[in-house]
Amino acid sequence: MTNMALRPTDSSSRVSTVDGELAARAIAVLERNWLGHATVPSPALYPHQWSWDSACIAMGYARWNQERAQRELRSLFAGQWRNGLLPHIVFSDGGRYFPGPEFWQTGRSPDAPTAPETSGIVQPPVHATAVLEIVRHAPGREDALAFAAELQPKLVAWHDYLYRERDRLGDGLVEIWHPWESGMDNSPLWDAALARITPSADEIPDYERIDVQVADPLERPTNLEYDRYAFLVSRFRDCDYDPGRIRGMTPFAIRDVLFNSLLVQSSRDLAELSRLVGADGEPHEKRAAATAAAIDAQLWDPEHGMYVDRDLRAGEPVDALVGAGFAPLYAGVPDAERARLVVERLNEFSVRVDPSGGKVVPSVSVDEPSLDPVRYWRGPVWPIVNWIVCRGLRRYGYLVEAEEICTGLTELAAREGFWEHYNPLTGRGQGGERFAWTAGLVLALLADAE
Ligand code: 2M8
Repeated sequence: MTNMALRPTDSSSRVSTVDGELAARAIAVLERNWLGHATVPSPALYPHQWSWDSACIAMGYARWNQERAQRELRSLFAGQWRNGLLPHIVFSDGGRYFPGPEFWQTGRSPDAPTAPETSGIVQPPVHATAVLEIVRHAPGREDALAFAAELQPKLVAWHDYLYRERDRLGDGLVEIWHPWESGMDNSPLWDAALARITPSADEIPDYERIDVQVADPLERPTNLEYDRYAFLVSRFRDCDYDPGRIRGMTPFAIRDVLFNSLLVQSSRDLAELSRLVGADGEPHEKRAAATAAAIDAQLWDPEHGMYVDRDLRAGEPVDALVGAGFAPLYAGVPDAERARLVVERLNEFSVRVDPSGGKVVPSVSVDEPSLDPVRYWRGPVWPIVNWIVCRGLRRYGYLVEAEEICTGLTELAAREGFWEHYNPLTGRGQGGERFAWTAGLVLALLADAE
């Protein structure tokens, strides 16, 4: 089923031609990564299904292949736990990856499904937003309502889990317990928290990294970081993934700007989905408002004109400025005056890789001495962050700035292909190649621009 109207290639507008070709190339990437029930981010590096990747991929499919968009999310939610946790990985058969099911051992939790096998942590909640996009683009109202009715209770359980288990202070801000839960694995955001975690050699579990065998190790997190990632998982495993026990013992507990911003918008979208199927939307609206107010009150950094994470164990703000700090725009958090300050800061933070092209937002400011333009979340340009910023700018009416970011990202994809991330200084594609959520998000951006 092909619903997406690719722009005509015989149009007099060159832009339309480029967009049509780019969309076709994006679709080819998604086709290649489609397993028959779900889409892998990248066959060699990530041969399973990832939570927030899938939501972004489904937003790309929504405009082009409804059936596949729905199957993508159905497959992800098949891995949902009885307590509502939506795991960050749903494993498929085969596919070498560390940590695989044998390392997670999620069978220790009475809440984990036996099939499919999953990880035991979460990723940022962008799923209600994806479901609403699918519903909005469904070919018929009946089909749309049926999918909304199927997914709405699962989304409610997912959000209930987050607000029940991750909001220890009860003020609307939820916390993450592992760098992998942020989706920004080796961001400088986690440096201080990870430096405080000092397991002895015999506390670090045995493991073998696969990622550095299939990708350039210079573009991946370090072994020191992986030791801590593995150590944290082993501690959660020891708690049988009981959220109450983990909350009490985890040495890593952060209230992250990006995670909470996505939750605000997802809660609003869940309210809309709920009303669509005749359920009560108000509890989700209230949660969205509480989380938005808490982001604005607690995570705003007036000195830098952007939002910063808060480390609950250290009891202080996280001392790192990252591209994800602009995410509250996406969720409509600041008032117009504060949004103006954020946009001013964003204008300094974003870069023009090609002097005659658009702009993009790097994961870390290129002015930071610690910038590493190739190492994963420590500098490179990530499509998800740029999609979020672009939507945020549009939301506040900064249409010229939004267009610049949208153009900057699509130009990189057109020039380099659909890479996992891009060098903020040269634009070179890096990490995994023919990457699915890059393709999904570019499709979504092209469609939104129509
Ligand atoms: C990266 O994370 C995984 C662990 O979840 C890894 O490095 O092995 C991150 O970029 C994350 O945001 C993304 O969802 C995942 C799959 O693309 O890869």
